[in-house]
Amino acid sequence: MGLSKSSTGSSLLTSDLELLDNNCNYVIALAGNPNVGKSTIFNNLTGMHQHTGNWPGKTVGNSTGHCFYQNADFLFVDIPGTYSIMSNSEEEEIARDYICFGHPDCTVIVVDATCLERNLNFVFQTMEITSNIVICVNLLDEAKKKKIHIDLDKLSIELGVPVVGVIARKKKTLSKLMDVIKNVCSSTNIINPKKVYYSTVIENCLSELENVLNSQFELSSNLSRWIALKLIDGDKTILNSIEKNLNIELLQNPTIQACVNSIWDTLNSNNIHKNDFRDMIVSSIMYQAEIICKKVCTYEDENYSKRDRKIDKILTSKKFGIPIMILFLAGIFWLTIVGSNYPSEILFSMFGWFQNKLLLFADFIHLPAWLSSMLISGVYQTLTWIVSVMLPPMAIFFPLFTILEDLGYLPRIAFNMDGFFKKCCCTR
Ligand SMILES: Nc1nc2c(ncn2[C@@H]2O[C@H](COP(=O)(O)OP(=O)(O)OP(=O)(O)O)[C@@H](O)[C@H]2O)c(=O)[nH]1
Ligand SMILES: [Mg+2]
Repeated sequence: MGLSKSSTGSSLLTSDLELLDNNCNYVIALAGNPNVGKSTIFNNLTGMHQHTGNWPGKTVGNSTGHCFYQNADFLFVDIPGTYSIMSNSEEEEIARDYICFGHPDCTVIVVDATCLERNLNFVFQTMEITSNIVICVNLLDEAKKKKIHIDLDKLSIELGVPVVGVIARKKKTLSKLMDVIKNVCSSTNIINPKKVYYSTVIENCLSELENVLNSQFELSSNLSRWIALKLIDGDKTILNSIEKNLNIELLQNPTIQACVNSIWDTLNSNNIHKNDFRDMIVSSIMYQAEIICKKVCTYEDENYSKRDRKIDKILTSKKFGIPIMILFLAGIFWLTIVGSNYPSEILFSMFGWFQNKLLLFADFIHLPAWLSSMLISGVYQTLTWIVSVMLPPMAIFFPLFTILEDLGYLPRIAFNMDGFFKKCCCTR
């Protein structure tokens, strides 16, 4: 078994990555946006075979696996990828419930180095819930290709939590991650993640409600701020989950509800209304993410981000977005339908030629007519017809779609179609 050395000099023995069934020392949650390499890290550390691939939403439930490192047994939990923990989907609820109420000793948030800003939304939301956090900046090889450099030390200072850079596909880069995880789990030093500053009005309301919550229940400061935020937001699914898991009463508690009502009076008088509240929270998070990224990310190709935004403006504009999308998709369908005729014809004639040879052979060995007809004109011919008709379009369509995904065009299509899907009640 191989031995890989980390830059800190400690080692990660691949033979140590055994599956252990006995009780573990530490429980580690692997969370983050979809498609950032959580399962790749999970598989490389635990030796498990979670589904990985270049499309989001592969992991749909929590999976667990053990990793034995420096005489300690770590139970890793691979959580479904999610863009937020505001309970917009079942995956988000699974992720949120595990991070909030699963009591992991450490939550590793995996982020994509090529689009750090978008990933920080999830980081800030998670930092509101728990402090035992390690940020794992993955896909550093891809970032290098795109000439993006991230100052990991600065990022750690800005977020107030440990940050490690890895290339999940290269096992040896994970030993440093294990060192940091072990340090967080075993050290008594308290990590103080930086909080997002909303607005003065919202911050005052949060403190007021936090005081009421703290007078009623014994909660950590992190949790009381987060519950206060959710109470003001009025997100029933989260509040029900909090009540169930923490065994506390929030929605029927008269003191808390009176405080929430008075807070809404204050917010309304400051022109903050129920429909805008969640948008304001998300905007504050995104603003903070933008500021941090400006400080820690440098683009060797200075025009990279500008060019990206210019293309974005055209591809998602009201005027050109839909026509370009129709053109692209029509082009793909045309290529698939027309283009597949040629390989289909070649396959047909190839299989036909071989069928004639098979019939001659059947004749030669005096195979009964009913058997030769069943095997060659039945099984073989049907099978080869299906292959000739189905294989070429699939071989053309899927790679073309993968190219669109890799170019980042599919999320733009999703953005363009969002309004229509909402009107059809297809999104929550
Ligand atoms: N180049 C490169 N590719 C990586 C790296 N880590 C993961 N990948 C690839 O990224 C893709 C997504 O990886 P997954 O591990 O499936 O991502 P995930 O976060 O578990 O995805 P979901 O379960 O859908 O949320 C796969 O094709 C991986 O092979 C890396 O460090 N470098
Ligand atoms: Mg996964």
